[in-house]
Amino acid sequence: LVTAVDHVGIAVADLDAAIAFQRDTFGLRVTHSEVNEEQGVHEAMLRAPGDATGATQIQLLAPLREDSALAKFLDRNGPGLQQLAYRVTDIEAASEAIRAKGLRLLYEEPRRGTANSRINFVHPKDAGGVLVELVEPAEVH
Ligand code: MC0
Repeated sequence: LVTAVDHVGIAVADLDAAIAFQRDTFGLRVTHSEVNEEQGVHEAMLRAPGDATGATQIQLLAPLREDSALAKFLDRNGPGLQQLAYRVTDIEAASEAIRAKGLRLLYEEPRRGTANSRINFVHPKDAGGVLVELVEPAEVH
């Protein structure tokens, strides 16, 4: 079902400060950043300099507004690991397989994720306390 660990997402209050911390402490570099209005996040994707394209990324997520899922997470838990994202090649097939096992997906239909990927989430209560994202990357040409 899953082809790779796409990314691990960390909730942060201050995106620039978190980027500087990851860079200065661990040498990670930002390869992409964007605002996702629907998800209510300002995010950055980071990689270790030696990592090939396709390797697991670290995603830093800062809230855009107080009513976002990210703001609620930060209010409740403070900064820290927020999600584990599995890469799939066919999100419809993956969603169907997961629903068939009786697990709840958060969205009826996939929504837009980072870099025009298509995403859905497994409810953390159905996945061992972990918010699992399914991500089908946009085709790279
Ligand atoms: C909440 N819970 C979590 C959790 N968030 N457990 C593990 N990891 C998390 N991130 C727990 C709560 O502590 C609570 O447990 C239980 O789940 C249900 O809480 P709730 O009050 O019913 O629900 P909420 O309001 O806390 O919302 C949780 C939910 C929400 C997962 C539904 O965060 C959501 O819709 N997330 C999906 C969207 C998202 O996370 N977007 C931001 C990333 P107790 O034991 O207290 O009952 S955007 C992104 O990721 C995109 C850009 C991308 O990668 O492409």
